[in-house]
Amino acid sequence: RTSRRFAAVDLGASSGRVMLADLSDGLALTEAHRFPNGPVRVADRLYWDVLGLYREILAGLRAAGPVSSIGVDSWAVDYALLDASGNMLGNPVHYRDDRTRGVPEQVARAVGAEALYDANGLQVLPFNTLYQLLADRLDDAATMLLIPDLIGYWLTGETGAEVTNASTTGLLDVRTRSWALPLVKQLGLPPGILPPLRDPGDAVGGLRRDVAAEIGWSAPVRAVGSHDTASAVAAVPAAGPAFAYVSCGTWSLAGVELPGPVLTPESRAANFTNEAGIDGTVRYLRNVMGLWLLQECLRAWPGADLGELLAAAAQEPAFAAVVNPDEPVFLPPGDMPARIAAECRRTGQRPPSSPAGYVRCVLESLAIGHRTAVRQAMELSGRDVEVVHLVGGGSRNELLCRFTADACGLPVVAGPAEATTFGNVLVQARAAGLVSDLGEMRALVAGTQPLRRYEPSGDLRAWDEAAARLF
Ligand code: ADP
Ligand code: LRH
Repeated sequence: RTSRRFAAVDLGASSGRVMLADLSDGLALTEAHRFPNGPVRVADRLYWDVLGLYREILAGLRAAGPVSSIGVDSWAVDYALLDASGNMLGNPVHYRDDRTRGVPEQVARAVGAEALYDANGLQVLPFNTLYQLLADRLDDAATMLLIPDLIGYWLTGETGAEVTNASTTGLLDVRTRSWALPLVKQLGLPPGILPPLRDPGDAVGGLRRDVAAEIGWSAPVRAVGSHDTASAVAAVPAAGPAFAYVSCGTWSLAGVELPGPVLTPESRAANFTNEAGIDGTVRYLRNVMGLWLLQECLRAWPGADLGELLAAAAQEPAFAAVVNPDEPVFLPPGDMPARIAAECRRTGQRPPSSPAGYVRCVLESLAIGHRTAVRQAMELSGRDVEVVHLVGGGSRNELLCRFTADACGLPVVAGPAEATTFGNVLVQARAAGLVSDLGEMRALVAGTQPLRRYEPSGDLRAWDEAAARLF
């Protein structure tokens, strides 16, 4: 029945998908369409192929068939500018582009790092929207739309800014969840380009007639937690509050869910972020470089098979070399094994000598990154944690799940891999009256999806020693 079917458009940094969820009997998910995503370099600039993504979204919606509503989420921070007629000005730039070099430092000098954190509660990442806007040309810009809001605009003709994703711009007031207009003005940015905010669950609009004709059916678009990480955290299958999460795909977003922000000097020094979650929650977390490290290694080894490499990595010696996954040198695309080797040499370690050795190094390093972020989140927030939920594509990586449990000294519950999609469709289902609150949404995921539990079994002291090499 259409009334219990929902479509989720989920654009990850490595792949996009259109998923179909059916709540007629539990919660069943099918993949209508999946397509690759990644940076496109043109001369000295990195872009997203946003029009290609839009074409694949339309193909996916056509394949999905009629649903009750559609929700769109994507990676955070990136945007398109529209002119006064609603035309896109230029192609959206990829967050791994280096155009913001030096801008965070300039802003810290102008505004003060403390004042900035007190206003937006955000970790400093060079690609936060505010830094990108300051590096951009805004002359003809009438509206800035974050990527899911841009897709929503193309589908419906309606503009707006969904609040969970708006919280990653650096321009949202962390306390009031409205645009931080004094900060916007202080930065010299035009406040008029910021569209009205909307909440997850709000109506976006009906499909444009030409879009409905192209996909063969029509349905309203509904705002969801349009920041993919907000949707993923909403679908973490936790039973109570004593959990940490690692939303693990291209990035690992590791932290806890809180009722309010943590804005202490210690929190700022640890570069923890207070992003907006569903229902007024705060996603208190830090970005860890994530499986990007592995994706870029694989790109350097044409023909390599991920399954075979993971099996070989499990046989490699432990802690031969570990690196800090968050070194800025790993952020841009390029030869990842060479950069890891250079980082090993810089820190007095012998670089791995085979692809399996690199994979082992990446997974141990990531597990240490997860552990450090989870422990700091606990300490800085005072939140008790009994279990770490690892969701996203990384939950399919058994070695990484096991290392994360061992490194944290806590059980890891792995799955679902498509947590983001579940969060997306469950917010739509709630707007349709099919589920009630966050607790019920999580219970539905926990009760219907296969999860795997990893007890910490390794030698915690060995992980302590390896972690001490990095931080
Ligand atoms: P994003 O949303 O950022 O594009 P995903 O959550 O889709 O990322 O996760 C993609 C990552 O998941 C891949 O880079 C890969 O490392 C990992 N992954 C996916 N499937 C598997 C698998 N079968 N085994 C091991 N790892 C996997
Ligand atoms: C993960 C993610 C993350 C952001 C990054 C830009 O896909 O949305 O939460 O920090 O992309």
